[in-house]
Amino acid sequence: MNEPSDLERIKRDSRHLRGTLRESLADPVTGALRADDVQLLKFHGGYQQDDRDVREARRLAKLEPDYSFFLRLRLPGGVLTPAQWLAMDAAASRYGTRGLRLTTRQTIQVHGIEKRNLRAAAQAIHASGLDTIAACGDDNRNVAAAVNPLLSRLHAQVFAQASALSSHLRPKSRAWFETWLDEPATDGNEAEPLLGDTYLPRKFKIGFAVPPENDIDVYSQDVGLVAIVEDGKLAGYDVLVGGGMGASHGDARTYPRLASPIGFITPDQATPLAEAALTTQRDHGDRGERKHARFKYTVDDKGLDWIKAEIERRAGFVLQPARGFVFTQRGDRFGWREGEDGRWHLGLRIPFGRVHDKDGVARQTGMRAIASLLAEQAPAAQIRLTPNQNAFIAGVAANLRERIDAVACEHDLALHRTETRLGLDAVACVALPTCGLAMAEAERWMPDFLPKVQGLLDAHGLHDEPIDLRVSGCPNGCSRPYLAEIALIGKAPGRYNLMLGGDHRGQRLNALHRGNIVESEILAELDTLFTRFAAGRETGERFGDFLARAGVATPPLPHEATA
Ligand code: SRM
Ligand code: SF4
Repeated sequence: MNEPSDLERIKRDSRHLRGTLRESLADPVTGALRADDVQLLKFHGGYQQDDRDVREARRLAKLEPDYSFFLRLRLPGGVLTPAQWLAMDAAASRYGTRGLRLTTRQTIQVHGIEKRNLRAAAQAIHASGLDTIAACGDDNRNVAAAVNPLLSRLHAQVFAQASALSSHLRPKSRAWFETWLDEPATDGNEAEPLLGDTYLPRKFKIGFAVPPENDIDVYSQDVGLVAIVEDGKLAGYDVLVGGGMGASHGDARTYPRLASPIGFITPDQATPLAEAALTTQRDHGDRGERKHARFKYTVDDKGLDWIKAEIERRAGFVLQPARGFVFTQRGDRFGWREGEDGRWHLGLRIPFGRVHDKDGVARQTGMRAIASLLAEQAPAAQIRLTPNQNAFIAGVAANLRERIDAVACEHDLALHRTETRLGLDAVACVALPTCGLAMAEAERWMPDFLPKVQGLLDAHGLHDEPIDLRVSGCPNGCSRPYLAEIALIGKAPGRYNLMLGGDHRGQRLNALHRGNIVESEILAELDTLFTRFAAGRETGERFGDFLARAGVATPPLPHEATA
C-alpha cells in the first residue's frame, strides 16, 4: 500500500475535525479558509468554491477568486417537514445566491454563502432541527432511501431504518457544534468509536431500495440494501456491496462498478451489517491513493468472498442466501396519486433540482407558498426529495389538492402536465460555475440542449418515448451517468464523451460510444441511432436495451468504461 496521503495527516492532526476552522472563519482578511480547513470543512457538510465564470477576469485584475461556500444537509431519505422547508428557503434567500439545489442524493445544497455568513447559515439550519454533519467528507454520506409515498407503511419502516443508520454512523465528535453553534471549545479528545481518529479512507454511501423501484440506483451504492417484502411485510434486505460511479478520464485503474449481491439479512441486522461493511472499508481501504480509495476497489482488490467473510466476522452473523428481486423502473412518478393510507401525494418535476426564482420562473416562491400552505393546513405532511433531484409533497388530505395545484400551476411546478418523458426524467449534475471539478457544462446546458434531443425524438415519431438521459460535467459521475441509456460526460468546454446502452432499471453499465465530441456531433449521432431504434425496436423495447441487443453499445469491461 502507498504512503498515507496528505489528507490522512490533516484528519489525524485535526483534533477530531476541529482544525483551525474557528480561526479561519474569524479571519476578515480573506474570503477563503486556510488550506487544511478547506478539507476539514467537508466533514461539516460544507465546500469552499469560487465562481468560475469570473475566475480568469479576477486573476487578471489581481483579485482573489470570488470565494463562496455551499452547505449540504444531512437528510436521510430526503424527508423534510413543511416548516423545515421554509427554514431552508429562508436560509437560502438570506445567505445564498442560487436558491435551493435538490441533489441526486436526496438532500439540499445552498450555494453562494460568503464566509462571514457561514455560521449564521448553519445556525439557522440547526434551529430547524437539521444539520450538515458528514454531508461531505470521508465519512458515511447521506443515507438514501426509496421515496415511493404510496407504500406508506413500508416507506415509514425503511425511512426509520435509514434515519437510524444515519445517526449511528455519523461522527461523534462535537466539532460541528463547537464550530457552528456556540458550544464551548474543548480539546477534542472525545472518542470516535466507529469511524476512528482518521475517519474513512474516502466517502462511503449506503442506500435502501424498495422494489419494484430502483429510484436510488442501488447498484451505485457502496452498500445497497434492497427491501424484500413477503406477505406484505418487510422480511429483510438483500445486500449489495461495492457499487460506485467515479472515474477519471484516461486512467484505467478507475472505473464505475455495479454493486455485487452477497446475501440476505433480516431488518434487525441492517445496522450491524452496515457497520461491519463500513469498518471493513475503514481498516482495509487504500489511504494512500485517493483515486483508489473507494470501497469498490477494496472489494475488487480483496475479492468478494473475502469481503463477505470479513463483514460476517465483524457483524457476528452469517448472511442468508440472497432472495432476489425485480426492478421495473427508477424514474419518479409525477402528478397526484393516492397512497395506501388514503392520503394524497404529488410528484413535482424540479428541472435539475434547482429551486430558484430566475429568468421569469418563480419556483422558489411557488415551493415556499406550497410549504406555507402545508405548514398551516397539514403540518404533518412531508416534502420528500428524490434521487432524481425532484420533490414529492407527501401525505395531504384530498381537500387540499385543488389549492396546491393552483399554486403549482402558477409557478411552473406542474411540468408533469406539459413535459415529455425525456424532459421529466433527465438528470444533470451542478457543474459550472460552482463545481471546481467541472470540465464542461451540465445543469446550465440542459435548457438549450434537451429541446434539441426532443426535436429529434419528435422527428422519428418517438415524441413521448421514455429515455434516461444523464449528463455530468466530468467523469466523477454525480448524475450517476454510467447507469443511463444515454450519458454525456464532460471532457472539455463544449466536449463530451457519449456513452450508451445502460438500462432503464439501473442494472447495466453503459459503454463509451464516441469520445470528445461537440453538440452537433452528439445530435447527429443520436439522430442516426433514433432512426435505427424507430425502425428496428421490438414491441415495448427500451432504447438502452435496443442498443445493447443491436450491439451498438456492448457492456464494457470495467476498465473500459471511460476513456
Ligand atoms: Fe458528487 C464531488 C456534487 C452526488 C460522485 N460532487 C462532488 C463535488 C463536491 C465537487 C468537488 O469535490 O469539488 C460537487 C459539488 C458541485 C457543486 O457545485 O454543487 C458534487 N455530487 C454532487 C451533487 C450536488 C450533484 C447533483 O447535481 O445533485 C450530488 C450531491 C450528493 C449529496 O447530496 O450527497 C452528488 N456525487 C454524487 C453521486 C451520486 C450519488 O451519490 O448517488 C456520485 C456517484 C456515486 C459515487 O459516489 O460513486 C458522486 N462527486 C462524486 C465524485 C467521484 C467519487 C469517486 O469515487 O471518485 C466526486 C469527486 C471526489 O469525491 O473526489 C464528487
Ligand atoms: Fe462537478 Fe463532476 Fe460532480 Fe458534475 S460530475 S458536480 S462536474 S464533480
